[in-house]
Amino acid sequence: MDSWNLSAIENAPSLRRHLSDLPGAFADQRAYAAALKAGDPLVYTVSAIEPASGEGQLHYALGVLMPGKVGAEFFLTRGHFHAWRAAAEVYVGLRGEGSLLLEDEQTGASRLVPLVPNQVAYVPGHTAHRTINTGRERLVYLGIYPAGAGHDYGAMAERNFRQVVVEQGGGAVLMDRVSFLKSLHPKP
Ligand code: S6P
Ligand code: ZN
Repeated sequence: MDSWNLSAIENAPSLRRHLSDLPGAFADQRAYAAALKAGDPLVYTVSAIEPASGEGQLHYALGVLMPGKVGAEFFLTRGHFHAWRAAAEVYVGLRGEGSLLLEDEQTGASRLVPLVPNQVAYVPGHTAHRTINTGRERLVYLGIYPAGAGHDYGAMAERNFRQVVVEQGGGAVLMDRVSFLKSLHPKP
């Protein structure tokens, strides 16, 4: 039986996403442009392990999401539905402090689930999911999903998640995207 040392795969990620790879992901476009101008930091890495494919098989991935913000919005992953919509996923928090933002495809209802060490979070099928680092250290987690789950980024890229997670008064707050944008540019 193959086994993988988590710190070893963390050091050999299969995917690296920098800030420039996330156009449209953050709500505050002005803050995004300013952050890009100041550099193009690494936002997260994913190390996917795919031992076998086919019915009944599982894949898993180690995600490492850096601490940081664009404007008031915490660093986040792009977010996706699974291409196979019914495929669920289990997340396990390993290090750091963050949340999983879930959005039901049918109802549009959002939920923010804590992603912290030794906690398991369940992502049902038909649910868009995005990881958010609300802490000051790297957020490290495992995602375990059916081998045939796949990714559909298109649907969320078009309209983005309805809610944002922003820093307010030193804490992390879930807020409606439209209200957040209105608060940035209040009408005179
Ligand atoms: C895969 C699983 C995670 C994400 C990772 C990066 O189903 O949910 O491994 O791929 O958190 O997020 P994203 O949205 O860029 O794929
Ligand atoms: Zn997923």
